[in-house]
Amino acid sequence: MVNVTINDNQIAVEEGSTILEAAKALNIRIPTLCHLDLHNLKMVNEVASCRICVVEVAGRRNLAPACATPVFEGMQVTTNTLRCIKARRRVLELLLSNHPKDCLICEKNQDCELQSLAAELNVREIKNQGEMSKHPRDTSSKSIVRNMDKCILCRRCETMCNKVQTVNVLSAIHRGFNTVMAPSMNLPMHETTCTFCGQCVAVCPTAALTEVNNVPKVWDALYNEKKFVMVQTAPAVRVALGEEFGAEPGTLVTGKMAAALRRLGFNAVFDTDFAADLTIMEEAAEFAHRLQHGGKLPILTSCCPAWVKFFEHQFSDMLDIPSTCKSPHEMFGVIAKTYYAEKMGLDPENIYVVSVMPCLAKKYEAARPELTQDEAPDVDTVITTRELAQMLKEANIDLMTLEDEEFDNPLGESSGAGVIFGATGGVIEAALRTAYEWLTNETLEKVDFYDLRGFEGIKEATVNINGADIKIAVAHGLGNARRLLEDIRDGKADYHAIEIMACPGGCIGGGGQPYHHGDMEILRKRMEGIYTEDKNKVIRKSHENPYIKKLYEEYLGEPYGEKAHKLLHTHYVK
Ligand code: HC1
Ligand code: SF4
Repeated sequence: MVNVTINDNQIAVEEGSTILEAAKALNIRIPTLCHLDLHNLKMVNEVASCRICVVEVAGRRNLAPACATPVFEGMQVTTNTLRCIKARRRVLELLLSNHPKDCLICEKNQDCELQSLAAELNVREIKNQGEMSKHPRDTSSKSIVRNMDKCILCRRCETMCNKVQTVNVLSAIHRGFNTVMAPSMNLPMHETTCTFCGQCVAVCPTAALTEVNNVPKVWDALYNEKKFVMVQTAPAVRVALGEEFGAEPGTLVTGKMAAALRRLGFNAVFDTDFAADLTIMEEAAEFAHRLQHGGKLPILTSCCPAWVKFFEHQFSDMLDIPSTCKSPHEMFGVIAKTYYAEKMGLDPENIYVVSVMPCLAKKYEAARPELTQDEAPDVDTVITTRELAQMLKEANIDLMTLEDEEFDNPLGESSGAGVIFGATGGVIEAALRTAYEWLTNETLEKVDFYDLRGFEGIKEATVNINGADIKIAVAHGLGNARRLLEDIRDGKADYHAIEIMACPGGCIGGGGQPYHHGDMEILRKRMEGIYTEDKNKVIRKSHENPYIKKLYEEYLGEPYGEKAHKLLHTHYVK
């Protein structure tokens, strides 16, 4: 341990700690901008490029960046001298001199770390305004807009994309004043191997990277009298939406959200969790089929579109192992425009399906040509949790004051298994709850598979089914997924089933969720919320959902049967 004094407070910290870490342990705030410490992911953005966190170290002439300066025995640090404050303000003024001043109409207005810092440091004029770097906006993709005029070169996106996700799409190109974070050759995003996971957007401190905003499309649909507009909400939305209205992360707002969606004017308010149960019926049946008929193993879950795009690009020699199941919200779209349309006497052409998702890749996924029926998309528009909050604010709907309401039926009822899709490990846990009972003909008494929960990058469990040990693995974050897939390709792993979610933490940490600004405690609380909702459910196994049973009886026939296959399964492309 090393003894350090910061602003006259003493503390002993581990050798190798930085001044910033020691200050944090003492509850002393040092402002930062480029710094990002995602400890759940064991990932730190180490570039120390912004120099906002400079502090004075006794005996040293120069100011030191707190995030990149290791402590030493007897070190004496002061964080709040006028020299530090002036230096921070100067650095910020220089950054602002090359930054657009359109804060009032910026996508990140009131959610921008640069804006907050300018307020905190009391910057009231932009000194040294000179030439500004100009870059064309990249609006080529369905998911992400790149506006590099707003980039401050903090390189968080590069760390996220290259180190955590191992996709290597974004890095600095050109030099000096022309430096820009971009795909190689400055290609438009839609021409790259970007998975649209949106994790770069999630950590961008400004509006350099934002989502494609589909809110106007949804308003148009809601005010189009010909359209019957249906909405579905992903499992992870209900534990995060409240944050946009001042609630603690993890607060369950399921009932308030259903009420709010009705106030917005949706004709039917449904739940993607219902479709998650449907996915389990298909995925568990596919898994059982592969196990019993010597099919290809391990089976890989396929509900995360960023993960699907990742394996299509990076593991195109292994396209026969992922499950062929469409993702739950896509299954929902098909069922809405077939079964539900028939039941309600609606013309599918007039049905407009909106998905509220924690995810940016779902926007891209909804436009995939494989996910259409007669050229009509299964899902018409995807908005994120943040965009739903935006709509509610536009309509003056104060979420937290609403009385709880129920989802509509028949596509609104779900089991606890459907809910846990929202957290890493949840999909495979949900599948096990069903596959176990189908394969053994016994009741599964303990439905909680604790080994598959939590933030460990790769989790494993073995479940005994009919005397055979079934090996399960879970990975979240595409870097962890890559490690697992490489082991499988090299013949070093003998798993039977694997769940992969592209975003760290699973969908609760999706790129469309309220910004966590690097506070990993927020993800932990959202995860807790997910498992609480599961515990509170009377039905916790997908195959026991009465509306799912009815759907098969009335329309689909057998799980993994011919009709189900036609409507609910897909294929992958190189
Ligand atoms: Fe997800 Fe899924 S769990 S992918 O993480 O399988 O986005 O929440 O909606 O479709 O159900 C996201 C979440 C979501 C799908 C489901
Ligand atoms: Fe990389 Fe994901 Fe951002 Fe694409 S969306 S650039 S894969 S972090």
